[in-house]
Amino acid sequence: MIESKYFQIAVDAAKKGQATWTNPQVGAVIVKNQQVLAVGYHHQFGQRHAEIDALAQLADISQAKRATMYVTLEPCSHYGKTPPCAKRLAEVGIARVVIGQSDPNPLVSGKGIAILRAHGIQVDLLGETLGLNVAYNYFYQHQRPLVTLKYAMSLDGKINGAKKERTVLTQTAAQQDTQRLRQHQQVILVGEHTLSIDNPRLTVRTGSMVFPPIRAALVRHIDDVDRQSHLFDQSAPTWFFSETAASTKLPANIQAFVNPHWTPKAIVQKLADEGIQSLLVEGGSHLQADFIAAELVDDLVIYVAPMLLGGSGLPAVIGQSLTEQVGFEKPTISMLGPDIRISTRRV
Ligand code: AOF
Ligand code: ZN
Repeated sequence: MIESKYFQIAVDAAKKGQATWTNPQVGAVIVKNQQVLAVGYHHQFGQRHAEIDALAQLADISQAKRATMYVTLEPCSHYGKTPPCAKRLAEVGIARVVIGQSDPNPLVSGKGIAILRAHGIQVDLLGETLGLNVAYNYFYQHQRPLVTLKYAMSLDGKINGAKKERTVLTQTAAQQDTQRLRQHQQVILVGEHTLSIDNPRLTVRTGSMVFPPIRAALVRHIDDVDRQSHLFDQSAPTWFFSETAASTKLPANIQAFVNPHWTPKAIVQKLADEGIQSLLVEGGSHLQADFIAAELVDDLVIYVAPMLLGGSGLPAVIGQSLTEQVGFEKPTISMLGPDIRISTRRV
């Protein structure tokens, strides 16, 4: 069980990396004579990898000789933004490497382990992630981002009242939870109706982020979007999926992808092409229904506010009939102040 203790330290270190963007969160621990000599992690996209960060914490590099490294992900084998870690571990004399998971990135997968073994290093693969890099792994397994659909609704399943304006449903705790959810997404998408009615900011307001999620909206004509809307405030990179091109130059940080017939599948494919590993679909009803109908929802997060809206307000998911029921796993339920949070994953 000593092994799992050191591995847990590496996992906890990995989670400190809050700006790794599309790179994985990785942690590494160097142990010798049952003593933890160094703990490192990948701090930020483009910066040194966890293994090198751990080596840098050693008082003297000669301490690495005959030591064991516990690392959450297979050490890399490629010359990317930094030289290959597997080679460096061999150079400094690491004797054994305990690895959480092999790297699903085809650039590295299996090759890092092969380099270590070729240098006579003992390699033990735990086959365990302890919840790290869910979207990163999903992306390389399915060649598309992991899609989470999130909405808030009343007890009668509505997202707004009869009036054509934003209805406030959930209270502070649920709103803060949404901020946390957004923080771990690479792209947040809304539909045109939500854009015009809610004028959402789609930003993370829990503190400044090096790589804030990209804000995205599906619109018919980007020229028709009010330039005063929050999405044009340049506070985060913003992508429009538009049927027509912009007739005037767009401000810095704002891009339009043009396709006369955007579908959820085409959007997800475009995001995959851009290397995006996670997508949060926020609303409204039509966009949500289209993603469900296209079978492109992997995770659901639903907030239920204890109120009835009645009348002719919009339902949370509208208008799409499904050829078959879409089943989800047994949900996890918690209370956030007066609101209920339900999360579940596609079976
Ligand atoms: C990281 N941090 O601690 C480890 C990574 O673009 P590069 O050169 O930084 O390489 C990114 C790839 O390196 C990443 O997709 C993964 O395959 C491998 N390992 N990456 O960012 C790390 N160990
Ligand atoms: Zn590396």
